[in-house]
Amino acid sequence: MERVQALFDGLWKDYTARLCPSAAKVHHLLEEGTPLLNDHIALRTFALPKVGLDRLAAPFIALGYEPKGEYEFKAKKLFARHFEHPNPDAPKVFISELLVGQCSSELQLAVRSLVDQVDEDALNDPAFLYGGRLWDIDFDTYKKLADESEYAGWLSAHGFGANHFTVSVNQLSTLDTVKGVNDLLRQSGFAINESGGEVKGSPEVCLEQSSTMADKVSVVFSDGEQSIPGGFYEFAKRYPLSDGLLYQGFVEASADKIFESTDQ
Ligand code: OOG
Ligand code: NI
Repeated sequence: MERVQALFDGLWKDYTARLCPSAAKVHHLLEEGTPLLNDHIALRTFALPKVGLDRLAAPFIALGYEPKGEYEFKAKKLFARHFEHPNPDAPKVFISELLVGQCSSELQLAVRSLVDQVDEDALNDPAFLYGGRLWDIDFDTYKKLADESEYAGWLSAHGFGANHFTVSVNQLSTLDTVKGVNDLLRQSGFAINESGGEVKGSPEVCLEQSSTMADKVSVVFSDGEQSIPGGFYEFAKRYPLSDGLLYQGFVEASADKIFESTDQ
């Protein structure tokens, strides 16, 4: 577990410093003396051999994680898989990839020229998972990518890192609903992602989720600095299946809307 913890420490430091500076405030609002438990984190990548989902999963597999559910997001041209560790205290990992081959030839060319810049050696160190962008990109290319796919734009600008951490609402003692968490956050000035409703999912699908809208963060492009959506915070409440154990998977229809937390 020590090596798992070290990897999540690295991911957390990068996420709070670079992608979601307001995470500290969320933590402060919800922390009740005991450290918050993370339900899961999420990573994004391009479905190209050099950097595909399997490549991002490899360091987790090496630490004992196992592949579990598979998810498809046809309209967004995304595929995802989630991974679980035998130790239930280890956060789940949700990794998605953009099916680049289904996108326009312009996007394919632009994305391939970014991924071509990646030094293979850098991918042998698990720290690449929170190493940010391994390529140079100008603002105009970012905007064109984001016009076709918000996901492609986000990933091309930020590179690798956890785009969100997720508080396990089951573990909170003063709040026990996702709606209650949303209300507290709104009172503190946070914008909640309303796409598909402020609470996504239901007890019937054994998972309720919500998220903040991503922080605006400054990104250095090759032709200057710009402010764009970075990372967000998610809240998840899990319900038991008929065997009495909490459902551990994800819900496609809800995840589809959570992706939109990084929209412009
Ligand atoms: C992942 C969105 C899906 C969930 O919990 O359903 C997700 C992303 O935005 O990269 O995190
Ligand atoms: Ni999530």
